[in-house]
Amino acid sequence: MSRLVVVSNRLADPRKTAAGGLAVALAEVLNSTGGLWFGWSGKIAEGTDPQVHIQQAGPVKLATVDLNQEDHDAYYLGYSNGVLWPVFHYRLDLADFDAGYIAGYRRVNQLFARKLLPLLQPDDILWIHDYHLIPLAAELRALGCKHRIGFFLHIPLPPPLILAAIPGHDWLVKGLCSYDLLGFQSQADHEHFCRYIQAEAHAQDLGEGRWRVFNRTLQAGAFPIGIDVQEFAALTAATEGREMYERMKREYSRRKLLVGVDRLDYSKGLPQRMRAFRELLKQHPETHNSAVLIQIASPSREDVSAYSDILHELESLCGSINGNYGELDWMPVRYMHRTVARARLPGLYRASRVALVTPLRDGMNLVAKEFVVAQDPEDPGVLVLSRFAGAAEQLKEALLVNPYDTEGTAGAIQLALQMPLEERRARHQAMLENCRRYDVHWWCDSFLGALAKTQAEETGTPWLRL
Ligand code: ADQ
Repeated sequence: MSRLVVVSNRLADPRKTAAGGLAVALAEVLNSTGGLWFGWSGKIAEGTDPQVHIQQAGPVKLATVDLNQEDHDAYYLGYSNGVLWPVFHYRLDLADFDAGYIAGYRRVNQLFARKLLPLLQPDDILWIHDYHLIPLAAELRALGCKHRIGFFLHIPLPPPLILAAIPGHDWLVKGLCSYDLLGFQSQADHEHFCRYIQAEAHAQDLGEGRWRVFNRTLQAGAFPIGIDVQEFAALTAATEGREMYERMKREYSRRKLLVGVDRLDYSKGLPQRMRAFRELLKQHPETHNSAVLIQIASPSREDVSAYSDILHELESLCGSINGNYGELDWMPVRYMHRTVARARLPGLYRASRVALVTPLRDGMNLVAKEFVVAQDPEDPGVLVLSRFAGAAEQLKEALLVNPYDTEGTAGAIQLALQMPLEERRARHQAMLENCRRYDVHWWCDSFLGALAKTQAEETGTPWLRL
């Protein structure tokens, strides 16, 4: 069996399961093949030729490099989170194209390629993750790397016309075409990629997800990511999960609890969600003294300016809802700007009658799946899910909403609050089956299985100078 080499911007310790599903799943394959995990150390240090730090975590080798301030700012804050994140989430208005970040992005990918190549063994299979590292395969190939390399994009891929707004989009997509296998979260994202390479690069469709493009063959497909259902069910049944559940049930015994758990990010549609909740209170007075929305938003990328704007907007909306509708003994919104310990999330989900997962755009959204798995099948809560989350392709029995439509979303929340038990059970059962079948192990196995089947190519490498 080939050794697996995973590359991602940041690493997690594969011995600590608290890191969550993705780290657990990757750790499992890395452990079983005695693999290597490579990425940024998370540290800033002077210099342009950093040393590789090697650390052994059980059978897995962790290899990291530090970045200097200038590279970090251009690669991470600038291009990855100031250009790719907004555009891939359809927010051209928030992208900062003019700052010349692309050179730093490329420099760091070249640095990673240079530092990773000497660590590789001939039979290794490489799995690169996410938008920070799109050009990595091309940079590796430029140094002579002939390994099989797969790439998974955790965020959405927008339609060709939006992608084409990025100066250098042709360079980026050529970078994508240097992989042997490309994995997307949804069929919609996969289709966008196919349409782009057909229209812009005259790709030849070889059938079954195979393409001839830029003088090489590649495979592409949708591999929707799942959660570790067993791990999450075990967390739900564990002491901390149960205690949290009981506490919430006691505390809110007279109320109907709604829950939102997100990173504080403009893609998550938090102000739109608050407006829909406000509309619910306005349209349905019977929700007064009854509905309570607990919104947890973990701090995220606070050094990017669009994030402080969203923070202030959200705080002001929550304040005005509580100010206008609250009573001495009822606050409609409880908003917390912090991360909740993973062990407590299942109890919170299970005690909630409704989950509001209403991103404006999301690659998948794992909170939706976690909520489903944490429910009591005999008395499950209802998932209100944005049609613009990747998860909507799979969780069709959720109440699907358009988060831009305030009244429509408020109506769906009211339906969710009033849904009869039979209907809640039927919808939940179908979604639980889907989460179980397409869990994180299915995701790992199906991606790596497809990657193992691709033909490693000896022929030329598509590369375009910047
Ligand atoms: P994220 O945008 O981070 O991930 P998501 O899929 O929801 O979004 O995953 C977040 C994870 O962090 C979940 O496990 C959740 O429980 C946890 N989390 C979020 N907020 C939290 C809080 N306040 N406190 C504690 N835990 C919190 C990116 C893409 C997604 C894609 C994933 C995986 O943007 O679309 O689903 O990668 O591919």
